[in-house]
Amino acid sequence: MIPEQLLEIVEKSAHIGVLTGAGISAESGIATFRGPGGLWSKFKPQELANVEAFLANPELVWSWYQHRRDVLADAKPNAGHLALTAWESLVSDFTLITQNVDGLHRLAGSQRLLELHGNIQVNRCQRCGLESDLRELRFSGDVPVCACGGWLRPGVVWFGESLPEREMQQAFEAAERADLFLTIGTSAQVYPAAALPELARDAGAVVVEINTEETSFSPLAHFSLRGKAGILLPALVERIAFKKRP
Ligand code: BJW
Ligand code: ZN
Repeated sequence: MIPEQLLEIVEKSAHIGVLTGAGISAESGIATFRGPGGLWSKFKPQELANVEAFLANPELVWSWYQHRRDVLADAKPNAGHLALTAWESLVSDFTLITQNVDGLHRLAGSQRLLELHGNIQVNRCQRCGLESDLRELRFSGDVPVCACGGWLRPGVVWFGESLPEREMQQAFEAAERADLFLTIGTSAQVYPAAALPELARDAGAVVVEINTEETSFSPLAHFSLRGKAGILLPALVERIAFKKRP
């Protein structure tokens, strides 16, 4: 299932960069964005994931995020998340870059983690920018309000908004110094995150895609593995763990 040549590269690689997307959390019961049954098969992105939509209809946007928080409350990291945590413990330079806002990588124990699109559990004031982790805050019809009077919103990055500068800088650096870069469970359509695998490739990394479907990035990957992250990642990491055993 995994080419021997790739396993040999994996064993030798000391600088690892990983980009994950919604697909890695699919096996934890979290809907992806663009696939069949994805979050946006029911809602159009432009209706929900931008600030204009929020200002025009905050109740609709909040009810979508509250629904996702409710689903997340019962979700657990899966074998794919856990395999990445194990991999991190086996190499000294390992950077996990995620577009996901679900917090499941952190829950799985990943340390060197860059959350490019924020975290759905955080609330941020649309007016003063103050952030708070108010998990007990539950949207039930009235838009929650900050002490300054501004509307609270989920602490995520919407279309047209800037990604966190420090995290983005670190993500670019990790892609540039990687000798092995994996892109896992992402349709590679949303920028600037989608530029990272190509940047890594141009800087000399071997780039591996893990996805159940072909994506626009598949032809550019050195290895494109077709299958579930929760199956392929443990198989990959088990082999490294075995080789590194004294
Ligand atoms: C499995 C699996 C299993 C399933 N195992 N695999 C350059 C070029 C063109 C456009 C732009 C550009 N630069 C910027 C833009 C504009 C825009 C953009 O990219 N638009 C494109 C859509 C064209 N980008 C932005 O606006 C970004 N900001 C920015 O660039 O700021 C600077 C700026 C400001 C102002 C003007 C101009 C520039 C911000 C982007 C923010 C994206 N936010 C979202 C919502 C976050 C909050 C929330 O969660 O609600 O982030 S959009 C949504 O897409 C979410 C995701 O993180 C992101 C990526 O989706 P992902 O993870 O790839 O999911 P899917 O569903 O698409 O794919 C899942 C994959 O998994 C599939 O391939 C499956 O096959 C696979 N799969 N099961 C393995 N078990
Ligand atoms: Zn405020």
